[in-house]
Amino acid sequence: QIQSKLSEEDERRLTTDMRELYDRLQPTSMVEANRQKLVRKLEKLLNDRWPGHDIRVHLFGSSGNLLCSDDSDVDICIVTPWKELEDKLQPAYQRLDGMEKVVCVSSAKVPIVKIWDPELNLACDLNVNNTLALENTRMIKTYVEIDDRVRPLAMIVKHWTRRRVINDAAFGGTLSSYTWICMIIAFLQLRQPAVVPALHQRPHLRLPKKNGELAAFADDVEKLRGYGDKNKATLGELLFQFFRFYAHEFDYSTYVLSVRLGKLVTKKDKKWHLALHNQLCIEEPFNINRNLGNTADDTAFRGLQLELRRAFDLIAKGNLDECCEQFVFPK
Ligand code: 3AT
Ligand code: MG
Repeated sequence: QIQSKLSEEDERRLTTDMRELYDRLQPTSMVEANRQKLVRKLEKLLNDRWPGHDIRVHLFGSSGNLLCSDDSDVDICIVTPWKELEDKLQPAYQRLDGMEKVVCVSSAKVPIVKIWDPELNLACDLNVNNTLALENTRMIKTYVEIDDRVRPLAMIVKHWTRRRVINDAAFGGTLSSYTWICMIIAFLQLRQPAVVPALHQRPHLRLPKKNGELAAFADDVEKLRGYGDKNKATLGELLFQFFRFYAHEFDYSTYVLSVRLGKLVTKKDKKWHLALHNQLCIEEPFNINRNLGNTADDTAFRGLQLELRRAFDLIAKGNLDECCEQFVFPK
């Protein structure tokens, strides 16, 4: 029999411990300021080097979705109408003054360059013209702003994934932070009553943009706030339910998580039942043919399940500290 509720005492302690941990995870203003400095510095470097191409530098990922802590990397998107910069990527950055450790990851879904700024002590991933990532960042930010419980819950789950070393899609074969965040949103959409809506299903709540384009999702936060008020769950209860859902309830073999629809669909319906690495299926909300879960192979998937069950067992006893204990690789 799987525990279905926290005791009142555990629930209260867990919620308090989560608030304290959340406070500690807040990014410090110095690191925030350095991120902004890096943006301006890169913008200047790039435009001095290639004048007249209207090169703009934007932050995305956790630097733009309100889920950043000090140890987050800096995700940077360079936007320019000058397409050739896309090909110049790697050789160009090797010659950027004062930047170090340039690696080009061309096997990534979108080619990126990793650089290190020793002066500001920041590691960052750069891409050119991947504007989709700017939009999915804005979507995450909107979900975070709808209900005050989303931010602490997501920051704590992200913290847990870092401590347990299950947040590296590129090298660890597990899941990216972005994938974890989509799993948190899907979970919140499936609560009864739901804590957040499916933004892609509410196009009437879109705000007009300056350039006349329409967003693919509702982004009028003023009108969306309060959506989850009927759900009275505390932070402790939500964390408990999150781990219960992914450790024991969700039927991984049959279903696909869809943030775009805010509900489950079957693998058969999507014709994903025969795909490779399809144990964990999560639609990318903007490109529903992409499975965000396919970075985890069979072994990684089993490892993730063990971690989720371990976390559930500890959270069921109200033990947040041990749940987030640093994983150490056995010698
Ligand atoms: P960290 O604080 O860095 O751990 P993050 O929110 O910055 O969390 P990532 O670094 O994993 O998340 O990813 C940065 C952004 O890149 C988030 C999203 O806009 C984009 N992104 C990452 N993975 C994918 C993907 N599989 N498909 C589309 N966009 C993605
Ligand atoms: Mg990041």
